[in-house]
Amino acid sequence: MAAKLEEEVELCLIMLGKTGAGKSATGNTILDQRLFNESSNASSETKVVSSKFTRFDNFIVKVVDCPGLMDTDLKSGEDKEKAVENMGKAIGMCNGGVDAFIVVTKRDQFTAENQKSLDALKSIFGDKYCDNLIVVVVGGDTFQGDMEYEGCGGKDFHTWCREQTGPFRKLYDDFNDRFLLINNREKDPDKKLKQRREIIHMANSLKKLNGKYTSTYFKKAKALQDKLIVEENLPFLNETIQERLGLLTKDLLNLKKSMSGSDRDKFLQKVDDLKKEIREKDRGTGLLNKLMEKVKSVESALDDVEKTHTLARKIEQLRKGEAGWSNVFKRSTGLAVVSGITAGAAITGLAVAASPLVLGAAAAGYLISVPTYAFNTCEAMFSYKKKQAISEEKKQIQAVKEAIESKVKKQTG
Ligand SMILES: Nc1nc2c(ncn2[C@@H]2O[C@H](COP(=O)(O)OP(=O)(O)OP(=O)(O)O)[C@@H](O)[C@H]2O)c(=O)[nH]1
Ligand SMILES: [Mg+2]
Repeated sequence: MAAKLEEEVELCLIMLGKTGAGKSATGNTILDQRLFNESSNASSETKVVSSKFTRFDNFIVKVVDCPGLMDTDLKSGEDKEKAVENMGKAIGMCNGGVDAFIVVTKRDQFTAENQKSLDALKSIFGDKYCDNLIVVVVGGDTFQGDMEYEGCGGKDFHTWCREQTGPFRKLYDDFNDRFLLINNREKDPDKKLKQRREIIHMANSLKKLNGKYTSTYFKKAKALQDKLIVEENLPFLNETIQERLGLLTKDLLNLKKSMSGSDRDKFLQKVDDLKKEIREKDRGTGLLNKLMEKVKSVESALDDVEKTHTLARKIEQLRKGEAGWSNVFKRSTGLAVVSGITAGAAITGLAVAASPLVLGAAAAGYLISVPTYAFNTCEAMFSYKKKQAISEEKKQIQAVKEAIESKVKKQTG
């Protein structure tokens, strides 16, 4: 009877770690072929996410190699965004899900910075990724030589790990049952086979124990990914948005001097553009809320500027009105005075003719004083009221001006 063929098991492994850690070299060890380019210097070698596969025991193993975190070619502020994009691609290459994330590090190079990268990975993938994590420490070829040099030849790798302190020790405490020392320059075929088997079987055990990491977990981590990206970009965003706010404030001050409809529209368009950009860059994290508030307060200052213009117009009208009314008033009161005097003279003449001289003079004096008194009183009242109105408007303008100036100070200060 023919022997029953063992069913093939598909495994998907993603290589992670800092630039130059040995991800591609470890991937090649798993594949048992040099299919990924390895770097020969300190700069980043792997630029794009790519995958290769191999058959080993009863497994079909897909290895996904990724660019390193803290890529030497990336500008600050781009690193996390690029990392999220790359990790999304890597997850996309593991159709059925990820069986193991292989975090690669050099033995004596796991620093606080590396720890930060691992924390960033936790934000990118969410907590679930720890369930499927294997730590590969490369440089197995120099381990025994180093131990002998330090006078403790024959020391076992795990004993050495327990003697470490700092971030490396913390990592070991968290994942000690998934810590492997690998020599990517191994020549001995048996040893090569043994370390390949170790990594692949450990990945299979994790899958059996904790299940696969699927793209659903990656989607669930979206809020954490956004926060990571915005936090990294915050200093840069603060600087550029503050600069744009400064320009808007300048526009506002120009509008204060003179405002046309098109200037006003241009200003509002710029405000809208900036608000839209802040909303996009904020990614719903709320981390840019303070900047958004500043833009809104510059926007609301436009109302105040418009108020000043309206008030200034009113004053102008008042002044014009005052002059106009004053002229009409003067003309009509002048007419009244002249007719009053004429009438008075006529009456006086009649009185003089008809009565004694003294009575005529008194009547003339009285008749002349009436329109003169009316003119003076009306003019005084008119000027007083207009002055009062103007000074009230001036006070309002002053208050609005001070409010704008204090707002502008706050925004630019
Ligand atoms: N001696 C020794 N060197 C190793 C070992 N593993 C990796 N290296 C070397 O470390 C360097 C970096 O390895 P890579 O695999 O290119 O590193 P990487 O993480 O893929 O780097 P990037 O693609 O730039 O992110 C190369 O020169 C490797 O040959 C190891 O086990 N022993
Ligand atoms: Mg590489």
